[in-house]
Amino acid sequence: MREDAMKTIIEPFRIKSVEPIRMTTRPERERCLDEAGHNLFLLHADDVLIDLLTDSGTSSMSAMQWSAMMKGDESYAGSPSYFEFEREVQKITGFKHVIPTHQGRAAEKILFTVLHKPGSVYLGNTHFDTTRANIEFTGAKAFDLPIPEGLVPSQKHPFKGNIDLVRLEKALDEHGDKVRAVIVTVTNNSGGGQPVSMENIKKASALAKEHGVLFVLDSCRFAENAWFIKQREDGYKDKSVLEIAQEMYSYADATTMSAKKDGLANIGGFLAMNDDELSMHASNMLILTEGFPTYGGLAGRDLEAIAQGLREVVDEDYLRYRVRSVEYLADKLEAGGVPLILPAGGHAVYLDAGGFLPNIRPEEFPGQVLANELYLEGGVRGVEIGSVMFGKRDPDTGKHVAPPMELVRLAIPRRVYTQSHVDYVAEVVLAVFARRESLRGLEMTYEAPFLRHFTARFRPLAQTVAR
Ligand code: PLI
Repeated sequence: MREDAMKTIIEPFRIKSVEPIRMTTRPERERCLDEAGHNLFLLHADDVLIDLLTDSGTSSMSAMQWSAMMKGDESYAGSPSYFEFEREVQKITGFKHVIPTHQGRAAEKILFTVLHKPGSVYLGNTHFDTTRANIEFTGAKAFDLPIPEGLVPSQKHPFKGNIDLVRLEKALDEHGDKVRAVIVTVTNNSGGGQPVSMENIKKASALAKEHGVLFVLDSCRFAENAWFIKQREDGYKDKSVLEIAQEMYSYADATTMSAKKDGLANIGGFLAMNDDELSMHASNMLILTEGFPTYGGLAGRDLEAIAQGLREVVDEDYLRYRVRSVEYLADKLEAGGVPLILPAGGHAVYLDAGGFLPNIRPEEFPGQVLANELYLEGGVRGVEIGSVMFGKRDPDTGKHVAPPMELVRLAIPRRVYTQSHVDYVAEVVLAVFARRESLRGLEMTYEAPFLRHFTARFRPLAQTVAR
């Protein structure tokens, strides 16, 4: 940024095309929520005013991306759009083999399928829901090893997404050759969008190497993570975000990536690695499940949009605005006394629903209650990351086993909303906070065997049982 820059951090773009959003009344929202079984995933999106369900696939594309799409070459094999995409991915990651997939979870599914052996174990800072589900679907186990600070919402730490290296070493010793990979997710999405330091990546990679285990970066928010390293870690302030990202990837053997986040695209992803044999198995699986290796699960035009998105996402004026706009929302909520994960994450603000609604027990889904109330109050849609997404039933007792935190994530789509939208969201959260004691729990009336949060249905409880 130029030395003479003003204090106000502005959106480093102007708006060329707009999309109307629809105002609704509270009675309309009550009806919509009821019809959706009190699950915000089941709403019609045009009944939502400000949609903070996810930052995934919801970015605004730039004029350059739209024009790149017109160059999209739809050849079945050997499309120039693939080579453009491969070049950009290789520039950032340095990996030899680049396998395009229709989104991040397809890359996960392929990787865990080709790595699988009976009794496999995966170790990570915090596995994202699709990562965990794809691991568990193969019959393997996933263990989350975040640092202790990562589990205390109010405790500030510059790299709260770090993996606990002491526990990692212990787990590597304990599980021996059952461990198929160490997976570090940057930023740590389920742990609050918190960054992982370069030192932590480097040390986790060294531990994996010592134990002969593959080291994987789940890197869908690599640019936001690199920006935090530049701001917070000694020795990086004069490096470019691209150089920092390149160093992050240099410690990894492979990466899974959803281009729906820091690819600034609406669809897409990839799996990339150096190992020839692993890549051959992954490509064969790709052909079976996604498509020919030069398009995977994507159209040529999508590959072009991602290639251009990857060029734009490492722009430092963009990242400064991006991270500040999330922090701005967190600052307003913190000033109003709302419990939340601090510091703010890179792509989202995470409300601490456990602290917000201490009278609602985890088995009555405080995060889901809070997310529903934000919708009822002002048409704001967030997502529960708590007992609905990660809670389990004990197979022996049938009792609810709660995850470490009950959260509601307000994820900010990239380049979509302006400061007044964010001011409005803060007002809605503060209004619900003011009447928090009147809120009641929910009962789950339907759940699917995997990723139940997408389709679960709920019924409001008349009275919450006191803790
Ligand atoms: O939604 P996909 O399949 O393109 O990507 C899956 C995925 C993998 N890892 C991480 C850290 C994610 O955050 C992720 C997807 N995240 C979503 C959908 C989200 O709302 O955060």
